[in-house]
Amino acid sequence: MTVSRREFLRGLATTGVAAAIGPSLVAPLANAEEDATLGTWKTSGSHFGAFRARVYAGKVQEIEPLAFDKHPTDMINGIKGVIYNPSRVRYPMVRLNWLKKHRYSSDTRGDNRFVRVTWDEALDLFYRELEYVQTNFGPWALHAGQTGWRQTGQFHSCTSHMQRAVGMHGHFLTKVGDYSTGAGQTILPYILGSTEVYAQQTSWPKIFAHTDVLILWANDPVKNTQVGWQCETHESYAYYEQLKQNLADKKIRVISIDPVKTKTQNFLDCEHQYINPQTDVPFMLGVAHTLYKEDLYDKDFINTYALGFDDFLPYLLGTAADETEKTPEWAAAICGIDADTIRDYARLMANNRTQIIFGWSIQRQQHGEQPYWMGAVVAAMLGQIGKPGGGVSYAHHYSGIGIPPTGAAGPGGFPRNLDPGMKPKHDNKDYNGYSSTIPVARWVDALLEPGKKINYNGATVTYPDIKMMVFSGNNPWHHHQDRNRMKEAFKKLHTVVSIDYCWTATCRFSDIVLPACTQFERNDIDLYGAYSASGILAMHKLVDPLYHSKTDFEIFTELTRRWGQHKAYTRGMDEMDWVKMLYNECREANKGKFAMPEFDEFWAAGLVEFGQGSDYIRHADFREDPEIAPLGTPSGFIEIFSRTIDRMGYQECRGHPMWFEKAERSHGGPKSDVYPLWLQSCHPDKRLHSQMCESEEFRATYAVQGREPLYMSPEDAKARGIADGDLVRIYNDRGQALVGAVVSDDYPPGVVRLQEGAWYGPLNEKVGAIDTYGDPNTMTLDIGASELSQATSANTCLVEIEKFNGEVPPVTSFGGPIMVS
Ligand SMILES: Nc1nc2c(c(=O)[nH]1)N[C@H]1C(S)=C(S)[C@@H](COP(=O)(O)OP(=O)(O)OC[C@H]3O[C@@H](n4cnc5c(=O)[nH]c(N)nc54)[C@H](O)[C@@H]3O)O[C@H]1N2
Ligand SMILES: Nc1nc2c(c(=O)[nH]1)N[C@H]1C(S)=C(S)[C@@H](COP(=O)(O)OP(=O)(O)OC[C@H]3O[C@@H](n4cnc5c(=O)[nH]c(N)nc54)[C@H](O)[C@@H]3O)O[C@H]1N2
Ligand SMILES: [Mo]
Repeated sequence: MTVSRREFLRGLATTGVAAAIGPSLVAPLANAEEDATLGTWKTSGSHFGAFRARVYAGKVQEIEPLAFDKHPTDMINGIKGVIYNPSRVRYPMVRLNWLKKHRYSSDTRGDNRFVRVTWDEALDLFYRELEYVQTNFGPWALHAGQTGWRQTGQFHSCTSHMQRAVGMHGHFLTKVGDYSTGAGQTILPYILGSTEVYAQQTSWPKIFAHTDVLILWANDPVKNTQVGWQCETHESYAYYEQLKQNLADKKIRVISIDPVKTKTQNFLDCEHQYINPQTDVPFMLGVAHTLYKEDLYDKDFINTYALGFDDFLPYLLGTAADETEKTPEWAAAICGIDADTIRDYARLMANNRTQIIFGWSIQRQQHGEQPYWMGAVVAAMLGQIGKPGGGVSYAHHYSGIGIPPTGAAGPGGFPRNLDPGMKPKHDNKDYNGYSSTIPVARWVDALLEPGKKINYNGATVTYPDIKMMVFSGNNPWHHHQDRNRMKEAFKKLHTVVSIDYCWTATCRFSDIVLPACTQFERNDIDLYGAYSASGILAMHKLVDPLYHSKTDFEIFTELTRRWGQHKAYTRGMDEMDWVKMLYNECREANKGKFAMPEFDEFWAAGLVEFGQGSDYIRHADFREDPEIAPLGTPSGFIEIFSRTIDRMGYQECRGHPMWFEKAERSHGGPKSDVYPLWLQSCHPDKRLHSQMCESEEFRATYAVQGREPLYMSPEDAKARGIADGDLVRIYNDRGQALVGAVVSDDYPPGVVRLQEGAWYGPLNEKVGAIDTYGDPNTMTLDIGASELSQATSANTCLVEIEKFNGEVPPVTSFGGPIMVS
């Protein structure tokens, strides 16, 4: 049963490719073959995997996955369209009315009328605006702290370039947390002692060897591990195939607890447990109640490894202030799973080695802290935490977590911060009484209510009075919630600068837009496998930067030159100097453990492989001896009750996990009488957020009448006279969009899905204008998950839909700005 990664790969290799996975240190990747008619094959990588590209006549002709990648995603087919498409940012552009009326003309922001300028003009304006903000206001007025899914490559990682350069000019506002796991990463350190969400988890071979029941809870790894934070290896897919086989052989039970039949469920052909959206906590409380009442819980484990069970019991048993016993019957009325089934789950989990693996969407909702906390409590009651193939994981769907890691060191990156001893041009650190760091998803609140004080994770945050924002490597007009609220908020900004290679909605709502090139137009180096550390990948430049675009490195060299700090910025090194240095430092760090050849040999070959990783078991050391390996919680134990959180005195995150009703909830919850459908904005199957939406031919493989697909149940479609392929208007009080219906049995009544990252295409710049393509964040709710995390609540959102019969407006999302002279 303990099949190693290498055996998997070997088993799967059907062609001569197998030889390349042999013991040789560097794998020959047919990199240098040159042919007068065919051109050159070049190796590179991406979030979507490693590939080689045939370049002929200065143009990428075709792209195919590297032979190494046994399970390539078809998103590889979208890459060519990321390089060549009508939405590329071609020239430095400045918003017409901002230029004409000198800086500040908010009324027309978003009308997409822009003037082409030279690089010198654009960078002079950028510098002028930095000076304006630092001298007239201060560091509190400049927010350059948002981050996101910059393209891969350790050297060119673009947000680091922007933040180092802007930081060399002056201090600025930053963020804490992220949109991915904001609630989870805030609550879990109090409960399990680490964020858990970004931690290495129990390796798949251990799960295969020990797990009886695997619960995929709000989790779709077959969809979500197509991409990785660094170049994705897709080795996880060999394990999914093994899991499917084990399931067919009845060696394991796999249950997906999800309102929707997921891609993973369909792939594995596993059991499905439907649950009403946003109601996992009542279900878990019902399970905990049964574990307690039927004496199925592990008292020894609770006594040895956990604290606060007795403080939680009154709530569970109905003797606390709310006087409600959390019986399976109570839970059934909320979560839609009948009481006997809930009891069966408790027995099933207690009587078998049970591994729970949570996805993250479930905590991207109001009170998103609670399902993770209650999940830890259930796992503690089951007493299997730290056993191989038991316990709870919060990360098996992310960036190859679960592949046995090699433990090799990856290459470092370009420094985000100033070098020691460096001083910015304006060294003013006076934030005027405002907070210098704000929770990641609360910056629009800050724009709307500067000076307001909010609670956050035991502290007070005072919203700064932001005047200028700089975006690089993230797309807030995709990632943030409630577009029309954002439109209102952006009116107060004096200056917005975007550096991007494609004309996103963020560019449309900016004042200065600088054309970066794509990662395929520069040389770089990457770790192959973010968590598996399977190797080091060379990223060869495929073609020169298109149009007038430049690498972020060049852009910020030229910006810092304006105040004479460009040599400090680059450290006097060029692109290849940096790439070589990062490689050599990595080689040094791996010395004696992992052999790496000289740089030139690596660069010619394309990939250095580190071989077989070792199995890992989450929390095994803690289970072995909680005194020697305590958790990072205040007590060192699992905290079922957290004194620290209790003392914060928050209404909607108290001393132990609880069920809180949502602001909006389908299936009989608040507002469902007006807006009966739950809008889930899950991560896209054929994009990375907004990335690749611009890739035209690839988009055509999933778009419906040129719009983003809206997935819905046959029942909901029929009730509204909607047929598969129809144009549909989706709306609520916050916004409206035009989308294309996909009717699917995978969706239950009351649930619709619009995948996040669909490019926002407002008909015009006015508040309330219809979105012509289908960005879910046109409709989503923009509130903090609770006072603890203040994280995004994107999945707390109700809508209604209707067949669209009006005059069909064109899609405005793609094709760049309206150029005016
Ligand atoms: N409703 C809803 N909203 C969500 C989510 C959800 O589930 N539902 N998910 C949230 C989550 S988990 C996340 S992580 C965020 C993701 O939010 P983002 O990280 O903001 O999303 P991306 O689309 O990846 O944006 C990256 C941007 O950087 C640009 N870029 C990439 N590489 C480079 C480069 O090398 N140089 C320059 N200059 N620019 C570059 C890309 O073109 C793109 O515009 O979205 C969040 N928003
Ligand atoms: N292809 C692709 N993969 C990606 C990304 C991408 O953009 N594209 N983005 C990456 C990033 S940045 C992140 S953060 C991760 C996101 O990873 P996740 O947040 O885990 O992914 P989602 O697809 O949004 O949601 C996973 C599942 O949760 C279910 N779900 C939602 N709400 C509930 C609920 O209330 N209860 C229950 N039981 N289930 C619920 C959904 O139906 C869905 O099947 O994915 C990463 N992987
Ligand atoms: Mo994310």
